[in-house]
Amino acid sequence: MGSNENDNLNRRDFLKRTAVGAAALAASPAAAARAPAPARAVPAAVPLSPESELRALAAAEVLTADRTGSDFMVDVIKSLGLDYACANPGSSFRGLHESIVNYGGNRSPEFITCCHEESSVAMAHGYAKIEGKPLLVMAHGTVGLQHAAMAVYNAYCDRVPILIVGGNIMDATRRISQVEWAHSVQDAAAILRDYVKWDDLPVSLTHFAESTVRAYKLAMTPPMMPVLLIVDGELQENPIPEGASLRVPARSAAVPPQGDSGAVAEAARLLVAAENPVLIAGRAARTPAGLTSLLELADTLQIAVVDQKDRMNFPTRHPLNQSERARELVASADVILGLEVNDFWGALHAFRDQLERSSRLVARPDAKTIVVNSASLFPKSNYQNFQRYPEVDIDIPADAEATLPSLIEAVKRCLDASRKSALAARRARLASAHDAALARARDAAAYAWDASPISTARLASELWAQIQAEDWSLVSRVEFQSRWPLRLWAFDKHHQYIGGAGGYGVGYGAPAAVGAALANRRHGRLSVNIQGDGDLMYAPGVLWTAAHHRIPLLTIVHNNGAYHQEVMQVQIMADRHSRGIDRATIGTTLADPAIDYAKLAQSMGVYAEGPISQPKDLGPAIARAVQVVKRGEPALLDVHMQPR
Ligand SMILES: Cc1ncc(C[n+]2csc(CCOP(=O)(O)OP(=O)(O)O)c2C)c(N)n1
Ligand SMILES: [Mg+2]
Repeated sequence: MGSNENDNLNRRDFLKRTAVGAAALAASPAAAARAPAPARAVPAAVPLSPESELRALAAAEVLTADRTGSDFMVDVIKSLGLDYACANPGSSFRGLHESIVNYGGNRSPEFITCCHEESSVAMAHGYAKIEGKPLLVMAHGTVGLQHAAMAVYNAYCDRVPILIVGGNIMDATRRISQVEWAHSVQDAAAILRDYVKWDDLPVSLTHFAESTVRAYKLAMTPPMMPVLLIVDGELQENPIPEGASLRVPARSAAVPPQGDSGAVAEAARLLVAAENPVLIAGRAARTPAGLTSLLELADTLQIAVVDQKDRMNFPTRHPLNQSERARELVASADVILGLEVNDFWGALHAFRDQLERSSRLVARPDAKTIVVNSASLFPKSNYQNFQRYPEVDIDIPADAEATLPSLIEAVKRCLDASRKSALAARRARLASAHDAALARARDAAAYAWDASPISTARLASELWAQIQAEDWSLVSRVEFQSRWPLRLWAFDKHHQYIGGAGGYGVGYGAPAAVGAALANRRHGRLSVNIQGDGDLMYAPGVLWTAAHHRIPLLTIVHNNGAYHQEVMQVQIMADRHSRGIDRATIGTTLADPAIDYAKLAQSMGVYAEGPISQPKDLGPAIARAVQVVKRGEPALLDVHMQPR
């Protein structure tokens, strides 16, 4: 390393051997007041180097950096109320890592050990879906961010806030090894820039403070998205310059964008006058308040609601919930309202997956359309998750949840007594259609009741019998189980469902469930994850994270021995060419050898049973696993189930 006037101050050159109490390290009185005392005595550092190396270092001059940049960074991070820091360790953020666990007392944030950066990000994704706020994710320069990328894309598509910090060594002359060169990059954020809301590369601690608070605010302003800060290793590790006056900027929330009052009034007029209006909800309810507002709007308008369930928008047993009849309702609607619907065009059209791909309009050509969607406020170019261009009569680029109160008021202003009685009749019609759909679902669920492998409906029914009296939360997507839980269970609270990945990137399911369960833990909820076997195999190490951090979560592995969706895709191709579908399992199945998921889980300290193939064994196994989860630990059941 070349000489540098800061060399004698550079903590990267030192062995810092003493852990010093946080308060004693504070740079300013204000920081001292804020700095938390470690919750418990800090254990002696584990020697990481071979004995001989340690002896050599002990003989070297020991200089202690009293307070480093990363300690101040922890002050800033603490001001944001981030509960956990999910990370796989990496030396490019070792300064921040050490400050979190020692200076910060490993509390708010508490370090969560992740076995893959994709898991770190997806855990934060699931957490935010329950708790409505970001976690901190730290990722190693270059390689860690590369691993994180797909999960960041999912969170971006799903409009979920996450604060990501990536390490880097900016000054090329300060990189101490080939490894640091390999993990350093000129523009570290480039790999994620297309699918984060904002990124920055702070060059001073004040710059870090402002950018971190700014990043948090941007992430939390609808449309919410992940944000990224690249934090230079030396900025973390070097001592805070003598006399530096550092302060943590105040965190403030931006008001979510509301729809224009004129457009909202016009939308209300159309909705009140409509004979067969339909409300389609995508990511409409960001919080429990959004669900309450949607209920009020629906009950005021007596409008049919189609919940696409990207969020828990609307109770499944509500008489106006018509989600099982979406297509037929859209086809007859005279007014269609889309609230945070990602693919509004798709909701109004049908596609045919044939050699000549084709689509047709399902909705009436004269139907009036109204869209409230905050995504219009933040378009990006490269990735195409924005879908086809919908032709819309009233387009309100705003946050639906924030706009709902004014829409409800505007609707109430338009309603007179005679209109109200007409709407009551509509409610009665919709209620009987809802009841009929529920009865049909219950009938259909009885089909193949005693089959082995176990039917997806039987699993949903057995689970429901045992969780319905609990404060439960389904932390997985149900598309791969023919949506049985949504058809059979009574969902009515916001935390009871978290929607899907957003970008349909598989490997999201297991870590997002663990993250959501981590959020549910403090509320004492019973988290349930119906887990694809293929999804679990991307990064099963998250089971260890759940065991290590005592995260209570009931995981039911939907063991169909396949990436079954892809079995079907190859079958479609084979069928198209009349070649027979028997070879469609090549490359799409997880058989020979079959994977023993119970053993996999047990090897990582998770209570597990299975494989369970007989329907009669399922109920008792669920009962035992629920007891484990109620003790505060994860449990897993490997269940041989029908493909879908
Ligand atoms: C990262 C990624 N790779 C591949 C795919 C394609 N894909 C979509 S569904 C699926 C299968 C998932 O398997 P599993 O979780 O077992 O669910 P199953 O289809 O069996 O119900 C795959 C591989 C994807 N969406 N994302
Ligand atoms: Mg599968």
